[in-house]
This record gives sequence, structure tokens and C-alpha cells, in this order.
Amino acid sequence: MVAKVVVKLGGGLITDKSSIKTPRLDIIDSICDEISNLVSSGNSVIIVHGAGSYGHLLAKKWSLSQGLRKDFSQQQREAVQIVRSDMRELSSLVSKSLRDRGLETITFPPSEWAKNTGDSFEGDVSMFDSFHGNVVPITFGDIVNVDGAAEFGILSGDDLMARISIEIPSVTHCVFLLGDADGMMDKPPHLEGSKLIKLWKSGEFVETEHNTEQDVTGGIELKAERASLISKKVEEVWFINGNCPERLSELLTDGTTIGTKIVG
Ligand code: IP8
Repeated sequence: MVAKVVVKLGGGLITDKSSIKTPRLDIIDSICDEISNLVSSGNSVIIVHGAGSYGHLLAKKWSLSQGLRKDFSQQQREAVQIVRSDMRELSSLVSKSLRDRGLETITFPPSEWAKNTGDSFEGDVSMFDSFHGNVVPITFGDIVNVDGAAEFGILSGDDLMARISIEIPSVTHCVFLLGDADGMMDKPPHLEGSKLIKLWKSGEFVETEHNTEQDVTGGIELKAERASLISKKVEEVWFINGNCPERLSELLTDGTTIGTKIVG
């Protein structure tokens, strides 16, 4: 069976989150190798990626997730333009890596086609269903315009994952590639003794820790919420360690791999 896979490359996986605009090119390349393998086997792939240090640091500095603030609106508007441009730059690194492997890419920056934030943002995701075979569509977490006085807000890649996976009927797999763990862990991954949860049902308690120092969107909690929403519609929803991208192929061929399967 050929699959249609929506994959999120977490921002903490493809960049060093603590250091401004620092891509992890070796990781991007190894994931793109794997995506190219999947496509060669006849599967189609849609890519969503996060922002990491190309978005969160500046967004945090200028409180962009809160929308326009009267006291420093000019600096905020400048920061919005910079983050939008930085996100395109990060996306072009993913795109280049795929093109180096013989794939074609087409990029849809959300600031051009989406409005408002959260998983009910305004925007038609049906275009992501128009590409097959060698052509890989790409989108990413971005700063979008919002209705009302706030003017702008942050649309997370996790919300894009939800809408694309739920609204495109042919999606068979939805995979979140993480940067720091094999999947969802029962405790924050850096704590000793934290164990992989192989099957996670929505509502089950997990002790998480959200790095609000660097992160302006919802971290693992937002991912888990969106993943459980997706799992009501898509059978195979997984959290996988993006440092071991070969687990993607393993999932498609064997039906399972090391990671967390999310069930609705
Ligand atoms: O990293 C956030 O997207 P995420 C987008 O997918 C920006 O949550 C610009 C911070």
C-alpha cells in the first residue's frame, strides 16, 4: 500500500533552538534522505516545519504572540517582517536539501494564504492535496495577519498539521518528528528514568515541562492536543525521534516502529 504522509519537522530538531538562526543542516539532510526514500517507494509526502531559532527567539523578544502592543508597535512590525523572512530562509534550506536529492518542492508561506491563529485559522489547505510523486509541498509555522486590533499572531506548524491531516481525505499517516526524545515520554526527556510511552490515549496524564524561555507556541502539550484531534480521523498518528529518520520507513513497511502512537 502506498501512503500519504504529513510530516512535521520540529523546530527544535532542525535548528539549535537556543542560538539565533542556527540550522542543523546534517539533520535536515538525513531527514530529506529518508523523505526521498519514501517518495522513491511511491509514497507522497507533505512537509510542515517548525520555527526553532528562526522564529521563537525574536517572537519572544517582541511579544509577537500577544499581537500589536501600543508601546512598541513599530519595533514589533519590523520584527514581524524579519521573522517572516527568516522563516522563508529556513524553509529554503529544507527545500534545497530535498532538491539536492532530486525532488521538486513547492513552498506555501502561511502569511500569504492563512489568517488568524489556532486550529480554526482561516485558509484553504486543499492545495496540499494537488501534488504527488516527485513533488513535495512545504509549509511552516509563521506570523499571520489576524482580525481586529492585534494585527498579527503566531500560527504554529502544529495547527497546520491538524488542518492538513484532517481535511485531506487521502492522508494515511501523520508523523511529528521530535528533536529530543524517542516519542512522548512519561517525564520530561532530560530527567533520569524517563520512559517512552508506546501508546498514548488523549487525556492520559503525562508530566511535561514547557520551555517558555524559548518557546512562544505550545511545546509538547500543543502537539499532543493536535495529535489527539488528528487521531480521530487518521489511523496512524505518531511521535518519532527525528534524529533516527529511518524509523519513518520502518513505520510504513512494518506498521510499527520505536515511537509513540497516538490513539483517539
Ligand atoms: O514552531 C511557530 O511555529 P512552531 C512559528 O511550529 C513562529 O510552533 C514564527 C514562531
